[in-house]
Parts: sequence; structure tokens; C-alpha cells
Amino acid sequence: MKKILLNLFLIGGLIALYLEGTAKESNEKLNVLFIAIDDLNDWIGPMGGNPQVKTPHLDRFAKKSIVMSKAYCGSTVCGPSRSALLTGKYCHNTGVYGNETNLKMAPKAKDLETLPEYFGNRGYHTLSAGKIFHKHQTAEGLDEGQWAFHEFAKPKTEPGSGGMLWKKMAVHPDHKYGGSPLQWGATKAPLEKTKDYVNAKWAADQLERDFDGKPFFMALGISRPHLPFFVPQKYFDMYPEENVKIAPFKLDDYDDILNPDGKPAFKGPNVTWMAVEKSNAHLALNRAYMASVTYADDCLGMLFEVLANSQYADNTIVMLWGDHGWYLGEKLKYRKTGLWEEAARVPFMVRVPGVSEGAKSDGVINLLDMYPTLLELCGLPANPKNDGRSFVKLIENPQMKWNEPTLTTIGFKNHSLTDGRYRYIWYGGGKGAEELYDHESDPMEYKNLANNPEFAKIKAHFKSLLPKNNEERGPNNKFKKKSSKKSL
Ligand SMILES: [Ca+2]
Ligand SMILES: [Ca+2]
Repeated sequence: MKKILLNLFLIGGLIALYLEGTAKESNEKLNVLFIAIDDLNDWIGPMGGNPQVKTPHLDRFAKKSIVMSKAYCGSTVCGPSRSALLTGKYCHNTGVYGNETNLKMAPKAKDLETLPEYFGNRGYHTLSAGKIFHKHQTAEGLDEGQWAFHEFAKPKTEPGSGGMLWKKMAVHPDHKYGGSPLQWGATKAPLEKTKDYVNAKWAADQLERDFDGKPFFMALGISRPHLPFFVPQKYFDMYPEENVKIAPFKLDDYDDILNPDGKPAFKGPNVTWMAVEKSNAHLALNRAYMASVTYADDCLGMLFEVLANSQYADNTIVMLWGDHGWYLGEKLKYRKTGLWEEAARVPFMVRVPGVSEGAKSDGVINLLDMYPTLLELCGLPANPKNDGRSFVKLIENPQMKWNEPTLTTIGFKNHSLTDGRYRYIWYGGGKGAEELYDHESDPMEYKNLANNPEFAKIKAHFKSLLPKNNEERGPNNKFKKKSSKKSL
């Protein structure tokens, strides 16, 4: 009898232990810190895009994370890039091709469960500050994607987001940009009062709280180095003009990009490049971009330090990404857009505590792959609507072969594919020009091999992978800024 009781006691104890174990497991879901940096290209230490640029905090963070040196965006402009990665679907499957289309108005995108919603609907507490979704005016007010989060913070900052300047500098004032003006200058506000710092500090403060026992998904959007390049003077001072080397370009670079009729696909350098050239502002813009990157790095440094000393240091995934690259004169262009490497490649780092820390991977990934990857890392069910593929295996084994061609799109039917070695470009929405570059011999994409018969097979292979169906463009946003004042 005694023995039976003892056995029952032991079995009961084991069951209790098992139950405790499962409860513990469910309480130990990893948190997610999802950090977007607007318009950041590969000019950071861990990506090696420009050795002049100082990013000490990202350098340190790289030692605790995996640097993905071949990460690419779904589109080379903010709105469609962010819509694609947040809905998990390629632009040609949603019709969100430009900043003027709100994903909530696009028939093929509006009902998709976005990444933060997916977490929020499955036990996570979601919160956000700064730009994650591209913003759009609507009849009801400004849509900044606040509907996707449980908490959407807008911490107070100095007037002009700390952008009140001592002196504003700009390229060729009569130049019609059609985008944010190319402006730079030193803010009057100190670092601590500028917008990105204030938002990063808000994120840091959240790491002091708990979330009623729930894991969190916290998104932080850093605005710099997006234009205007307004940052405190000390960041300009880190780059004395006489030391700054500007990014390389070749004046005849477009000569080998031809339409099928043999005529040049590009008439000449991009209009913004010409304005910068006329104003002799290459150096000033290169320098102001570098200063803006170092400023963003400082804001992140404060957040990383708070995270490292918080209760969340060892149970939080940090995924840090740029929404697309940025030209600083390369390919005779400034800003974003286009389908070349400078715009398609993005900075990307992921920290999964205890996994492959300090590793570097050449695996080819797309920002759309973040959605399924985060679900798998956090033990959430896969979303069958995702176009991307999880790269958890690559995180676990950063040196494995991972080079399926990945897609970047700009506008309707203009696509680019890269497998990490070759880049193929097809302007299907234009006159059908093609480009092919071999990064092993030509990292700056100067020499177009599309019409070289030696590469015909490689080109044909890429061509066969182009999307077969391209959704019609989603509707343009018809609401102007002044049509409403109320925020959603
Ligand atoms: Ca952007
Ligand atoms: Ca060329």
C-alpha cells in the first residue's frame, strides 16, 4: 500500500513538474524588438559599404548578432517596401507599387493580416513609435499604421522634431525635386531632444515595464538618415570636409544600357544628380548623410545599452533593417528608387540570444522573409499567405548555402533578381531594357553583360524567374494633407 501511495505521489509530482514545465515554456516566448531605419544604406561598419562612416554602436551590436550581408528589399522606395514586408507579400501580388498607394486601399492588400497584427492577435502585446508603416492621409485623418498595434506612441519632441536649424543648406533651390528637398544642417536641439532620440528613449523606457505576463512585439522606426539631414553639429564635426571622400561614379555608366531597339534606356544622369553636380554639393551631401548615419547609431546605442541591462536582455530577438538603400552619386543618382544594388541592398542584423552571435552570413534574403522567420522563431503558426520564406535555418547555420534568387521591384513590372553573385534587371514597365551584372568582378555594376552571349544562359535563367502575373496598380491616395486635421 505504502509503495502504491509512493508511486502515486511520484507520478503526481511528475505530472505537476510537467505542467509547470509547459506553463514555463508558454511564458518564455521570445520578445521581439523590430527596428526600422529609414533610408539607411550599407554605410555602416558591419556592412562595410563606406569605411569612413562611424557606427560604433552598430559595430558592437554586430558582435552580439548575425550580420546578413546580402539582404534585399522588396521595393526600393519606402511605401511599397514597407507594405511588402509588413503584409508579407510581393508588390506584384498586392498592387502596392508606390508611396501614393495606401495598402489599406489596395484591394489585394487591405485584408491581409500585417506582421504586428499577427503577433497582436496571437498573445503578444504590440507597441510602436516612429515610422513603421508609410503614412497616408485619409478622410478620417493621418493613417500611420496605428491600427496595427495595441499601443501607438507619439512622444513629444522639440518643434520641427529637433530640426530647428542654425543654418539650413540646400541643393540648388530652384530644382524641382518631386520628393523631400535635399537639405542639411545642424539642429539647435541637443541630441536628447531630437525626434529619433526621443522615440528610441521611449522604446528604452518600455523595457523597464512588464506587459501583464505577455511577450511583446515592439517596433521602433528611426527616421535618419532620411532627408532632411538635420542632426546636431557634433555629428558634422566628426567628418571634417577635407577628409571626406565622395562615393564613386562613372559619367558614361548608362551608355551600355540599351532598349531592345538599340536606343539608350537613360537619357543622362538623374535630375537630382544633375542638380547636385550644378551646386557642387556631392561632398556636402556625402558628409551630411554620414553625419546622419552616426546620429542614428547614437540613438540606437542608448537603446542597446538599456536592453542589455534590462530583464529582456536574453529573451528578446532584435531584428534591425533598412527599408531600402540610397545612392550618394553612384549610378549617377541620388536618393532611392531604381533597381541597382545600391538601392536594393539593405543593412540587416538579427540577434537571437545565444544563437550564432557575432556571425556574418552571405545568404541571400529579402525583407519579406522577416515575417515568416519571426513567426518561426517565436513559435507562432506560419501564415500561409506569406510570399517570403523563413531563414531560421540560416540563422542557425550562417555559412550554409542560401542563394535562391530574390526579387526587388520598382513601379509596375520593373523587376530585379539577385542570387548574391549576379544581378538581373528587366524594365518590363518601360521599354524592356535588360541589365546583368557579375558582382564577383564588378561590385559597382558598371559593366552591363545583358547582351554578352557568354552570359545568355544565366540571363535566360533569371528571366524565367520573373513574376508571371503583375497585379494592377492599387489606387492612388486622393486625400491631400490639408483635407483633415484629425489623427486616426
Ligand atoms: Ca525609406
Ligand atoms: Ca555601365
